[in-house]
Amino acid sequence: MADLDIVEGDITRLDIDAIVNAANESLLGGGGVDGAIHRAAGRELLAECRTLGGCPTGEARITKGYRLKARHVIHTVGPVWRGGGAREPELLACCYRNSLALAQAYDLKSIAFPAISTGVYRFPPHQAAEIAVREVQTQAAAMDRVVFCCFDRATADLYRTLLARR
Ligand code: AR6
Repeated sequence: MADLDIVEGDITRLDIDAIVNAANESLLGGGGVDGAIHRAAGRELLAECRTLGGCPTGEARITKGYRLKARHVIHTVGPVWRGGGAREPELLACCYRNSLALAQAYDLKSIAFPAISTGVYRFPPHQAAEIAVREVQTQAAAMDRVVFCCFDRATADLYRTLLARR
């Protein structure tokens, strides 16, 4: 089983095999963590993303990391929260599962996730963290290290509480 770590701060700074991007279906950039990753990686990332032809919600795609310390970016598209009755929990779980499957297919050993869908897409942070921890605990058998990268203290505290319960 992988080591599970919580890091508070900017995911673009991490020296790790892959960082996960909370993208949108176009894969052509946006705000939040997506904007930060594209700014830090440089224009070459956008050029590679243009070749991918987008990504449906719940799926994942991999690119190089370009100017990032991270060797790869795994782009996944979280669900927009619409009240919980539109398969949002299942789709968010798919984001974690498909990102981990892609990382393991590329033989990557370490990966960092942001709190997918909990920003502009308004997924309730506690429920999102429960899904993230559950999927990582069951789907990361071939990884050495999985990081939950939290942009603020409140998010990090959610993960601390959940991991302490293990
Ligand atoms: N490092 C780590 N986490 C971050 C960073 C960062 N540099 N910046 C923000 N976060 P969001 P979503 C946290 O809105 O809800 C984009 O426009 C943030 O505090 O980035 O999945 C895309 O193009 C929050 O906890 O992603 C899509 O259109 C988490 O990352 C849309 O937003 C996710 O917030 C995706 O929305």
